Amino acid sequence: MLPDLPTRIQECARDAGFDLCGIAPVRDFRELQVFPAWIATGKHGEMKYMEACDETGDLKRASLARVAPWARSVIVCAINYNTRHPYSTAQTQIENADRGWISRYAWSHEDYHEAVLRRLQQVEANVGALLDALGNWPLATGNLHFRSYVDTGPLIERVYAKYAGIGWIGKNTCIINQKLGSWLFLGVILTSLDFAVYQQTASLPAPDRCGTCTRCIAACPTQAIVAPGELDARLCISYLTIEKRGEIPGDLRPAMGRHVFGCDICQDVCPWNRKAPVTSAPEFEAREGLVNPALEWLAEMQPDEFRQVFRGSPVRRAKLSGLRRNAVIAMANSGNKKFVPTLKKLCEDSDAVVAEHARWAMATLGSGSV
Ligand code: B12
Ligand code: SF4
Ligand code: SF4
Repeated sequence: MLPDLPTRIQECARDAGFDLCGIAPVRDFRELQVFPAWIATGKHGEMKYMEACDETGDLKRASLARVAPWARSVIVCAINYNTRHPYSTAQTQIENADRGWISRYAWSHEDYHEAVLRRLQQVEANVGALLDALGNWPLATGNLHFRSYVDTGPLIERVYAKYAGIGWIGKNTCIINQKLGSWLFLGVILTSLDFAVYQQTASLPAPDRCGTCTRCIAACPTQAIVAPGELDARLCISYLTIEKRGEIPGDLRPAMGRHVFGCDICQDVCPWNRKAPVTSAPEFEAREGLVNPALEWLAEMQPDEFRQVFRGSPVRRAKLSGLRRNAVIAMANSGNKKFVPTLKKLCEDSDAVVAEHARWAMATLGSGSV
């Protein structure tokens, strides 16, 4: 008799350092049907890569079956990145009202893309060795194939995570696990292994445990959660601080608070994160100076220092210009006039975007005109 392969694969994932692992079949799940309308209504903002289509003109991310016809299953792995530091919504943060907030996921020593991909490749190797040891590959379609992705694959990882039993998709759109909460990075391995014959495969979706709670929707400062489970990325502070280049629309700036990279609010307020355990992965420990960073430091940062401080960090994604722009907005939102001398200098900055935001910040602090 064949061994319980899904369970053995979960062991391979645990051996590689993942906290959770499940397997979903490749299907056009009903959640994917909302994706074309999400794109058509422009909710992805300037994230053009999400519009990628296959040769028939269909959105790649909406149908993995068409883009990777060889793939039969998706092995979804998740790793906890939570650390002991307080949440951005905690009382203690009031004392830090003149400092910035970098999102919890970006404090790490190593960019999560690399940390997770490295582990996925280890899972691939472990599973390969396991199948070799078994002496046959009874479930493979043609040649045995694996392909690992963190973020960049032609699929919406959270939908596959749901059907792999990792967690449910919360009203804040995040995957939440009943025991671990939502401070989870996801990684996926597309494979030609077909587990349909295994009854034990976690092909059933994880049950939704949001119930009547709506805390995340109420707490979102920009009303970016436009319906339960539906995000308008153009309004999301995470998008504005990380992905959006150039000017931030003036009406959104006040609600961005002191966020300089990403946003955790809709997860900080989630009851399922109240007792979220802390990660055991050393690379997700916070780097010195990134929890509640000093705003002047970021706003005046020079290219050399940016490269040095954020080497191997997800923060590089915002680029120096974006990070400085965000720090300037946060200075205005702090309401603290101690930033006026710095802002005055920045009004003349050679980066036109930083200079424009600095003029706005001066006006907001009542020390200049827009
Ligand atoms: C683009 C992107 C973003 C964008 C857009 C986010 C978004 N919600 O779409 C921005 C920059 C805003 C962003 C922010 C964040 N992201 Co992001 N992001 C991605 C990325 C690369 C693609 C996501 C995507 O395809 N979105 C498309 C939309 C349509 O999908 P969706 O929002 O997930 O919606 C699905 C369901 O909610 C459901 N659904 C939606 N509406 C409805 C309505 C009905 C009626 C039904 C039935 C279903 C349904 O179906 C949708 C799919 O069609 C993924 C990695 C990947 N390849 O999947 C990481 C990913 C989702 N991000 C992640 C993280 C950690 C974050 C942040 C926490 C980072 C931060 N602290 O700032 C925030 C969280 C903000 C939030 N509340 O989502 C993690 C999520 C882990 C988790 N536990 O869920 C991922 C999986 C990366 C990873 N590899 O770990 N992200
Ligand atoms: S990450 Fe922040 S801005 Fe985006 S939906 Fe959550 S609370 Fe709103
Ligand atoms: S805050 Fe409430 S509604 Fe939002 S994701 Fe958490 S449990 Fe669900």
